[in-house]
Amino acid sequence: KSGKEIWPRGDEKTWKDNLRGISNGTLSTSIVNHVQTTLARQAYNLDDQGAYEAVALSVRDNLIVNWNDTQSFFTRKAPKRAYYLSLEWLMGRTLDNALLNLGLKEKYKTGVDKLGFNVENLIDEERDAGLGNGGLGRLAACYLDSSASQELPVWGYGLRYRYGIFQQLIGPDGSQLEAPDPWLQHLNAWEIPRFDVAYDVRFYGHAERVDNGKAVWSGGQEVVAIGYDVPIPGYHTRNTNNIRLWDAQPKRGFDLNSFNAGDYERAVDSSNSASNITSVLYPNDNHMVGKELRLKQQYFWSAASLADILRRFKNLEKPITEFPEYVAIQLNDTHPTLAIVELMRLLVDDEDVSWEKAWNIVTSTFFYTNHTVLPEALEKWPVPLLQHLLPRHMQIIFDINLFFLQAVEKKFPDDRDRLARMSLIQEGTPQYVRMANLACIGSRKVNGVAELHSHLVRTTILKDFVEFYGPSKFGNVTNGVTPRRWLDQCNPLLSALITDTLGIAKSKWLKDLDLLKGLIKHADDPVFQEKWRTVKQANKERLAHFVETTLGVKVNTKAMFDVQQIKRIHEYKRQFLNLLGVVHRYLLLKSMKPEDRKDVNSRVVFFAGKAAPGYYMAKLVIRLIVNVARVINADKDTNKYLEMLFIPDYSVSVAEVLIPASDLSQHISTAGTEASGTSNMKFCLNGGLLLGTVDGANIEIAEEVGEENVFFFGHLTPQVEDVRHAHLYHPVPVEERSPALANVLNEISSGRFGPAPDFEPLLNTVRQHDYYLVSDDFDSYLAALELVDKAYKDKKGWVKKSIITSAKMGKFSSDRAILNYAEEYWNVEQYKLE
Ligand code: B1N
Repeated sequence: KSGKEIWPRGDEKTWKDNLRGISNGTLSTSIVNHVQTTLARQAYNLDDQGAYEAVALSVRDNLIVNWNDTQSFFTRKAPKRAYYLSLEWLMGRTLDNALLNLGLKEKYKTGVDKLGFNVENLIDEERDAGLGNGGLGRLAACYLDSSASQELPVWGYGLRYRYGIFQQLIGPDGSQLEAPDPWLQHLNAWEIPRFDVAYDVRFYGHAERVDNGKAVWSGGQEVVAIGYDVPIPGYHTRNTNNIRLWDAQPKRGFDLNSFNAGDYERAVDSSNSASNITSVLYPNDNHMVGKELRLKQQYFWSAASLADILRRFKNLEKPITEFPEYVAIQLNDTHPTLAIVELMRLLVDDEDVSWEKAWNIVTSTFFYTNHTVLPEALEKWPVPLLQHLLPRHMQIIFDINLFFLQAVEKKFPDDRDRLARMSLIQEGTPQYVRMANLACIGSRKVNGVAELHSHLVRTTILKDFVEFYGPSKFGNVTNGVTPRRWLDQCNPLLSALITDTLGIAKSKWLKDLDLLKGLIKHADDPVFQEKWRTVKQANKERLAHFVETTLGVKVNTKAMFDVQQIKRIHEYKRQFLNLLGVVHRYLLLKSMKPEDRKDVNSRVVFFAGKAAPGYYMAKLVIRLIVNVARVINADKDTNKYLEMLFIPDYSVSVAEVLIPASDLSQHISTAGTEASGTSNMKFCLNGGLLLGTVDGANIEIAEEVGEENVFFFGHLTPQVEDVRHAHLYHPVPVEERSPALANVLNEISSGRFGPAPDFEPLLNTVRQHDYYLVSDDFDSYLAALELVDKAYKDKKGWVKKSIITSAKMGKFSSDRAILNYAEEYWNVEQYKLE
């Protein structure tokens, strides 16, 4: 099996000799050329932003050479490829990452220096690409880094939002304010527009059934999808993968009728609505919002991606039945589930494939990853909305459902409840389409993102499906993070110390993270311990500097840095529990005699994270955090021992400063609610100890690093439902459940930390139903914090725990995870570009 090699026209040698010219030319020439010609700027009038742009363009040239070679290599080899469909790509910055992956950092440092600039300053000029909300979007970014590094033929598909995740500001009363993020206002060197990669995508109109199950869909609105390619360099390899992001543009000549009627305004209006589709990322994490525009985004992206995938497959000139031998499509949660329906439509209506054959192709091609079992996050779309927007797809969904329910009925006769539970349609007015059910039956395999989570998927939301299909369709792939960005790039000092100590090349252990185990034998060595501690201290100073320059606050770097809850603000993640714990500590300090305070372990507690703009309780949590911080930090009695900070506008770049500086991090979701978590992995990899609940990937981290090195607390998953039930049917006042907590709540109610009436609704969530078990876990949380204090007093013991934690984090490299997908799911092999 081999694809087509497309040779350039003209003299082959002339082409080949010159093609490599870019990467061989001198660096300064390349940068200066970009200043002068691409940017049309004057050398003597160049600021850091301009210099950054020129450097980025020069690095981009290198990426493009590798990108081109990789693509023609894959075209020639024609391997099976995998496509990762994700509505979110939380890339962060690219320049530093590209330099490190290409191995060009030193070269550019010198080159930029010669031109009178400092490479680290230029790196800081870049704006984050914030095309995601949180863990799900960042995971996608880590997976593309790993697939390129592991030389796997994987492409990503997403949307090119003109506005990424909003910028978070804190208002005078401590509330979150949201400002738009026009990240494309400056030149974006990391994308290549492909105006020739364009597909028409239809919405609305009508679908008419014709013969043998086919239909014709016509009319409505047509929008054009234009591809923008983002090259993803592998680490220490020339393999360069791609993320293709779609931009929505009006179709030229659309609505000629309006023009004929002289209604220019209406024609312009329709063009506005076309580009609206890719204007903004929906800022919700783990919460479904049933907006028509969001559904349009999902279909627009699914349809364009599938058209592109199908076109590439057709270039191979293979029979359509072999599609699954060349293509695997991974659905990142249910957001791209319409791709399943779209492929049915393309095969049946356009390619003349029978329904049965088409369904076989589809169900051999798709794979579905579930990322949440929270009921409010599970996607379901009203049937009338789908019918209106995508009439043909609604027909296909009804047909899939009919055949599916017949099969269920056959296997489990006379079980109407089961049919109702498994149906793609939830009955009611209106009816809804259940996207998780559709993703499950349309896929070859389904997986969760950590052992506990995958178990919950099998035993709760997809239980009936496991009984129907058998267990082999349902697996687990525990998440991972890329050690390139989340260790080498964000923590260069630790990376250098590790390389030094292991005595092997950095390029080796960064690609085989289990090699970190080699550090274990140094864990007791006082000299190594001191070096380890010095690195942590330097990272704390770096964070303190960042805090001082951005917030104007000086922090005590001798204190323990308790970097907690830097993630989306959500009730299930329980930032509130954390805050209540801090208030408790403050009250305790206040009640102590001054001379007794001297024995207390000093702490600086960091919070950061965005709340969805419409999430009232989450925003109230932020406001209370900021208000409590103001009181605590201003208190001269205690602020030597306890400080608290809320870092606004949390982002990938801010995380890169916070994570390496943490002594302790907290991951304290109610058991059974956090599917995996990935920041827990990043902290532990950087030697921060974990305080957490028995939830998500915390469990597997403890398995790896040893339970003696983590601090666990709280109720376990199987108990949670019973406790909730008891809250409802046998309520016990919070004073009895936890006197310590009742005291904290009362102090907040007294107005000591700001406008008490405003915070009452938040306090009542705990006093009343307490759905997330804050009161039930509070005392055991305090006990765990005490253990932390005790452990931290033993400086040597603590450093040893830190070293061992890092050393045993090899499992959580996203390289392991992506290889797991490649081998056990997609059946895709590694192809190294020489
Ligand atoms: O996905 C991450 C996990 O590590 C986290 O535990 C999990 O909470 C997160 C709808 C989501 N699950 N679901 C979402 C995001 C946006 C949206 O519109 C749902 N995010 C997660 C990676 O597996």
